[in-house]
Amino acid sequence: MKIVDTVCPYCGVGCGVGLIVVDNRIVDVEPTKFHPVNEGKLCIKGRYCFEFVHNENRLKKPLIRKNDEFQEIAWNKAISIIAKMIKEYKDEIGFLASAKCTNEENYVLQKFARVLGTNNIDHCARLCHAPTVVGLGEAFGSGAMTNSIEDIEESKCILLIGSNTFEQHPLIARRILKAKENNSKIIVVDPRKTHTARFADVFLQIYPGTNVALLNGIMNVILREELYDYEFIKKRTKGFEEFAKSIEKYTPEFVSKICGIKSELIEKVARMYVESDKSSIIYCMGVTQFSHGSDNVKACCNLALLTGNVGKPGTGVNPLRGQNNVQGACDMGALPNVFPGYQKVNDDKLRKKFEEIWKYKLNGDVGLTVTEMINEAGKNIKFLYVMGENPAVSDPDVNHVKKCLKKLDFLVVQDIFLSDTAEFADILLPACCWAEKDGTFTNTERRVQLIRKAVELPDALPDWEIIKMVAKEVGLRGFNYSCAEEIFNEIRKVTPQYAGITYKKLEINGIQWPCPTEDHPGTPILHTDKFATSDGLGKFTIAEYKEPFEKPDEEYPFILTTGRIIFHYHTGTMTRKSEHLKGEINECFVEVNPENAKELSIKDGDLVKVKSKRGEIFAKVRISNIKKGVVFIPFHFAESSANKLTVCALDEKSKIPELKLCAVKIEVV
Ligand SMILES: Nc1nc2c(c(=O)[nH]1)N[C@H]1C(S)=C(S)[C@@H](COP(=O)(O)OP(=O)(O)OC[C@H]3O[C@@H](n4cnc5c(=O)[nH]c(N)nc54)[C@H](O)[C@@H]3O)O[C@H]1N2
Ligand SMILES: Nc1nc2c(c(=O)[nH]1)N[C@H]1C(S)=C(S)[C@@H](COP(=O)(O)OP(=O)(O)OC[C@H]3O[C@@H](n4cnc5c(=O)[nH]c(N)nc54)[C@H](O)[C@@H]3O)O[C@H]1N2
Ligand code: SF4
Ligand SMILES: [Mo]
Repeated sequence: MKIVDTVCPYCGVGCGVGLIVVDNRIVDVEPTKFHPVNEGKLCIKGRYCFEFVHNENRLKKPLIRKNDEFQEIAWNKAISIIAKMIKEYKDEIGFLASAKCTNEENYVLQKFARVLGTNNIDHCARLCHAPTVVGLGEAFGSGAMTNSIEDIEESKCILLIGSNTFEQHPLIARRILKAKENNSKIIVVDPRKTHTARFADVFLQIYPGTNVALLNGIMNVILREELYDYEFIKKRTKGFEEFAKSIEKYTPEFVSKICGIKSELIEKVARMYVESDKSSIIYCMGVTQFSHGSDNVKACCNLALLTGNVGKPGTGVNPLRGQNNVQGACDMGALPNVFPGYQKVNDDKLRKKFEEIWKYKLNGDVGLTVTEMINEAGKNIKFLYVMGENPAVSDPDVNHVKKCLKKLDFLVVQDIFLSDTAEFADILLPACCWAEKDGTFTNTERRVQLIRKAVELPDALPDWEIIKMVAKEVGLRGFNYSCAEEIFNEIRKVTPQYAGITYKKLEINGIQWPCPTEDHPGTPILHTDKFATSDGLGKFTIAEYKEPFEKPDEEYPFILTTGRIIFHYHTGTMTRKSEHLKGEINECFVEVNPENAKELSIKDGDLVKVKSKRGEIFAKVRISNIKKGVVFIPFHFAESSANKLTVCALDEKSKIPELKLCAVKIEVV
């Protein structure tokens, strides 16, 4: 028996786990006792995180489509066909990287794409925190969580907006509870009375899509009552005057109607937020997944700047990153506009630096995003290479997505299971899962941590090794890596934030970037003395309230919002292979407000049809404390896929789709 120290493969909290291994089988898992993130605790997904590893449906051999059936094919033959196709479609190719894969794997895939001459590389961050990268980037100069998980305990007032932390980031919720024990005030903003909302001192049950109005209303009170931090604004920010002007019209009375919240409550929250000497904002998908997602993020930043709540313990603007390694996949440049370390592809000086290190001429045009690549399928994109993503379930308007996938000349899917997207593949490649390889993940608080191989799956390969084989077969130089650490050492050379990190330093507890030199201990809190912007100042930006893309009307009278539950993860490829998690719940449901249920004459457990302009699904009714006029469906269940209903309306700046809001009707069946 051995215990292998590694990290949970599910969410961005990045809890430490020990995998208990007997004869090449993981038989159990234990939380790492003195781990700085989870301190010896796990949530239910972490507790059963090993159950999918030995599932009989794991992809074990490369497969090729022949006459609409998959047949086994040898690795060398599969790689040779893929390489031939890549040479043929070089200018019409796109890559989806993966926030489930390691930093090393994402680094190698984006390098491969770029050396081939394309910046068409993106991943699920586009559907997730793309507005964070834009909004926080513009205001503070860095699109990452400003403070640390441990530090949340220090806060005296926590504004949780659009985050169901208790279900989606449970080991961060534990810190919020600890803060509450220390008399911190908790404010929750959500259209649903979630598990998180039950712990709130003040719960603002708003209409979906109205965060900007609410936040501007809160700031209107702070400005009107002169409760802002004058010293901080003067010393550390710019753009205040213009911003303050833009807030004048957002009186609590005005926004009250938009948000569906009493104006007194807005005033109360504004005073609560400024009265504490350490207030922090924690946000997630209820802020980002809108056609105005970047404005939502900017409004959060404005509130922190206005009250001087940045750069100190217990404060900050804290986007909770979702996937185990979505922070890392972004850091590694698995994005169409930046190289590793957020260095712009269209900056001649920076591109030259990468050309010198990689020894290839590189393309300076920004590439296509996830949704753009899918829309261009059959047009400018003929060949798509998907490593560890499942867009046939996770993208908006999946009926459209599936039509697009069919238009591709060639689709390669590299996954650990036969996902819904894999069904459309021409070649399927079996990848090792996290427990079968070495590498690093970067969690939501920028903590880079080692993951370690615990077991072997004979014919599968780590994702980086597969890309290395393809790159070599295409005839490219610079991919002859012998291990994950060798790749990491190249990452350090090109990524300033990671320059001082070594595998040796990561052995205990990991390191939080930025870590510029080997003797640097890492950075738990950002922007303590100056912001990461070019002039070091925090920037007030203007965010006006905009109406959503699709509003309810007579035919489609309900607002649909979508999201998650604690027991399942995204498209369910992993959690729906776990006996314990499946045992908790394994079918779709739709949350309906009791008054609406009465009007529709439906009761708990009834089967209904939910329909939007794009598609329809069946789901069981769950009567809940959701805002009247709003319904909620989790997107985990492919057979009644919430994304058949959602709309692909994009935020202009970040290109995130409006996954949290569209109009639907409910029919009794
Ligand atoms: N169990 C589990 N945990 C996960 C995941 C998972 O699939 N399952 N996924 C991970 C990933 S990748 C991510 S990104 C995170 C997501 O974590 P969260 O963002 O916390 O999860 P969601 O359920 O998508 O949405 C959060 C809340 O936003 C609310 N909301 C909807 N519209 C609005 C609005 O207009 N304003 C406000 N204020 N709130 C609104 C919803 O009602 C919902 O309760 O979770 C991570 N953790
Ligand atoms: N309606 C609606 N849609 C949403 C959202 C929402 O809130 N509402 N949220 C969006 C968000 S925030 C996100 S992050 C996306 C997530 O979207 P996706 O990333 O597409 O969803 P996952 O199910 O996490 O897909 C990961 C895939 O990687 C595979 N995999 C796991 N480990 C490995 C590995 O080591 N190697 C390889 N090669 N493959 C691996 C899994 O089997 C799975 O097929 O969904 C988005 N879609
Ligand atoms: S909180 Fe996230 S990282 Fe921690 S055990 Fe749960 S799913 Fe895993
Ligand atoms: Mo996400």
